[in-house]
Amino acid sequence: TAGKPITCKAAVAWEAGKDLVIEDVEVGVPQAGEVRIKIDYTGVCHTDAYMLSGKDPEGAFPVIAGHEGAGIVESVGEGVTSVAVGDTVVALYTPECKECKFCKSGKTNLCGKIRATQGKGVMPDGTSRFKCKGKDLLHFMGTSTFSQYTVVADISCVKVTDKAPTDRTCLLGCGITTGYGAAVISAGNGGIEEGATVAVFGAGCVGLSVIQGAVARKASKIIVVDVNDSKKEWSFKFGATDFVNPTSKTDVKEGETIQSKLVEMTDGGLDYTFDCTGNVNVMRSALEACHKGWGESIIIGVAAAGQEISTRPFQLVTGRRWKGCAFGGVKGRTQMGGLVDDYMNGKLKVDEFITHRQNLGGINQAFHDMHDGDCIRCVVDM
Ligand code: NAD
Ligand code: AHE
Ligand code: ZN
Repeated sequence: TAGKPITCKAAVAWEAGKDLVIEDVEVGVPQAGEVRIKIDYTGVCHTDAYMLSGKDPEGAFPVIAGHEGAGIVESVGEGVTSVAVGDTVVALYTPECKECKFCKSGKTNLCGKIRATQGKGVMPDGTSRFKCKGKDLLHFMGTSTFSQYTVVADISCVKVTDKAPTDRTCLLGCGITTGYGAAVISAGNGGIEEGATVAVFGAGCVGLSVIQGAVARKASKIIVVDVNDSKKEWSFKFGATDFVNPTSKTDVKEGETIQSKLVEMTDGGLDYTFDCTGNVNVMRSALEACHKGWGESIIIGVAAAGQEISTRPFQLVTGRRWKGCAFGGVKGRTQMGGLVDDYMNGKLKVDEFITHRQNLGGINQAFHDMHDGDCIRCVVDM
């Protein structure tokens, strides 16, 4: 098929707030520096739902969403040397070119090379590789994994061992890596230190992955804050030491706030807190639950267009720190192999996150399940 467009099935979002429609789409030939991937499996992340709802300022339609995918390289464009036909790859919504100011800074995993076109939903040359019913479809996050075949920039995928099952490693494309990396890379100066106290707000795939990272770093206390009581069992299963439901009158008494409760539980506040909800009020609580002088709060959740965070500047004057990270601070092409090895060696939980499975035709159900509260991750068999 190299050199020819491929017609395959994809879940197309024609407009915001509507169910996805399974359509026949034409996937163009990979151009210079591009890779065409046969997506085997994709996860469904909250960020897909967020963009599809119309709340993402960068969201545009019609589009093929999806950014948590793994599969096999079907063909490559001119000049591609980092992957070859037949390689098993994980898609990277945070690419890594290794040459731009960002990549060379040693300070961030964000890569600047294709960010502008990625944000506009097109390939680096400004055009789309997807066509349906005579119209161009937009790409999403440089990956568009809700298509049986997709085209990505070569810097937007990483080769991994073919021994690792893609119905698991697809989840390393976002949720698990994001939370785990936030805990072991982005927090503090190279991750949470042994003995530190940690609070995780929101125990979805991302929050549970933060717990996993905090456990790996031997945190002394890992308090989970979630409005859904069924997340208590999940949190303890991943190694949390405490669970607080901020809406429970027994957990947070009259006159207390979630932040005052946490400060009281930890002799003055936490060393690290993580927002894994995307709710700006939660982000404030997470910051204010930090210990005076050094406590650090890391924003991971994605908030809707127009939402802003606030707190008294005094919170920062008195030494609390507010920061955030994308993809857990993980450099995809450099560090993904290590995460896959950790998974294969039993050091990184991945299977435990998969609560639901669907075929491509059931992808809308995956989005409904996501909002139900007992779905951690749904893996879609493409
Ligand atoms: P999820 O929906 O599975 O989990 C969110 C959890 O937060 C749920 O358990 C929910 O009960 C809980 N929650 C909701 N409101 C709450 C509140 N007020 N207080 C306490 N808990 C509350 O979502 P997820 O897939 O784990 O993603 C979490 C967030 O992270 C989303 O906003 C997502 O868009 C974002 N995200 C960011 C990155 C990144 O790179 N920065 C990557 C992946 C996901
Ligand atoms: N486009 C949105 C923000 C969306 C966002 O923050 N995305 C995260 C990844 S979430 C993965 O599930 C991200 O990588 N951000 C860094 C980047 O460069 O996009 C908006 O508000 O404009
Ligand atoms: Zn995601």
